[in-house]
Amino acid sequence: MTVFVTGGAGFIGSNFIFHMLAAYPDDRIVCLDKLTYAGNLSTLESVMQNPGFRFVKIDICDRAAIYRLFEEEKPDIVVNFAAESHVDRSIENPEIFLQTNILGTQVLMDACRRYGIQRYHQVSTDEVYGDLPLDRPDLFFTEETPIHTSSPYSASKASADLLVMAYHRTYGLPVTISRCSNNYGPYHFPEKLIPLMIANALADKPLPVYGEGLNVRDWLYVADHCRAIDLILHKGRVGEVYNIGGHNEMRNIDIVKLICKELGKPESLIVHVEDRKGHDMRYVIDPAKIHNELGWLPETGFADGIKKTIRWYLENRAWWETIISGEYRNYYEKMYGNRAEVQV
Ligand code: NAD
Ligand code: TDX
Repeated sequence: MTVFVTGGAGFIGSNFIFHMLAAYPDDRIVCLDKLTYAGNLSTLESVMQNPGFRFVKIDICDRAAIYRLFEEEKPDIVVNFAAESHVDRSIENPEIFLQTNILGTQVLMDACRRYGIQRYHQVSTDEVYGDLPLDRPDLFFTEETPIHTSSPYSASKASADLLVMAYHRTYGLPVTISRCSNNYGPYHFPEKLIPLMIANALADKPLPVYGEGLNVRDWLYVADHCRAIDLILHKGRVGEVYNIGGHNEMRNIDIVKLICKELGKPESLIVHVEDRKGHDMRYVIDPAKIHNELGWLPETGFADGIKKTIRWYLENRAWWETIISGEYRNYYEKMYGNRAEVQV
């Protein structure tokens, strides 16, 4: 089996590659990544020499290059993680979100139609369902919840989902979609809430909480998300959407206070800053479908997962410090810039 993993130099894609190489040592994993600011090749250093792994620097919007790679590698499965993923950036500059998240998805699916595929899997998000009110704890997102987006990011992800379902119905493309809640864990880019707060707290810098910090997210340890996608690829029903979530609701302010406590830092570092525009109040997934159909349940609870995550950031300071300093952007150039291409 040859599996294409797009966006594999990012947070969840890299964790998925590690999972797949360990779980299916006979499979070939090809990582397709443009290495935007969010992609970090050093994350994949430990698998670069693995004979079952190949890294290709490529933009999923580059149709000619994508078609060439499909011709060459003949993938059986494509898992599309590649995306612009940060809500705040989408509010500043929506265009790249529409290009990568929607048109990039279209290019990949066109390639799948042209060259044939066993499965195209779209990694989507709970943000496509919009948000839930804080005073209705009885409400959850199910697969039937209407799409109702708030940010340019979530609108782009929802558009891609609609396109994926259209390619299934119109062309019979064998697709699945997963919609996951907020992930946390190793290799999470330090622009997102949890790694940003860990990095800032360690440097005794202010911890910027948007508004009052009462917004609720449903946090899932990244390895549990990876296992869920693996299950959907191998046992999920074609044409279906699966929600993935940890039943782990937390208010932002409580997460930040917990990080202070774990790191022995004072809560006086917390500063309340201007709220995010259109800020979604509450996301919570009902994962009953993936549990009942595929037997999936999260294995790592938050109390454990956040400790593991903080430990990882303490033990891997070089990984995120080079991101904060910007030095990681030179890594590809340094490793590959002067290396001549060889025919094999
Ligand atoms: P990330 O920003 O850490 O990584 C994205 C990766 O995609 C990077 O390596 C980047 O270089 C690559 N990329 C971006 N544009 C590309 C392009 N045009 N061509 C090829 N590669 C490109 O994101 P993440 O947090 O790992 O999220 C991965 C996927 O999971 C996204 O589709 C996101 O919408 C979805 N998701 C994320 C979360 C979360 O909590 N992080 C939750 C649910 C769903
Ligand atoms: O500095 C901050 N202060 C703050 O209060 C940041 C970066 C965030 N926040 C708040 C905003 C959110 O309510 O914390 C919450 C989490 O923010 P993010 O880490 O930016 O995640 P979110 O906007 O919830 O989106 C994430 O989960 C769903 C991912 O980035 C998306 O890619 C995924 O689809």
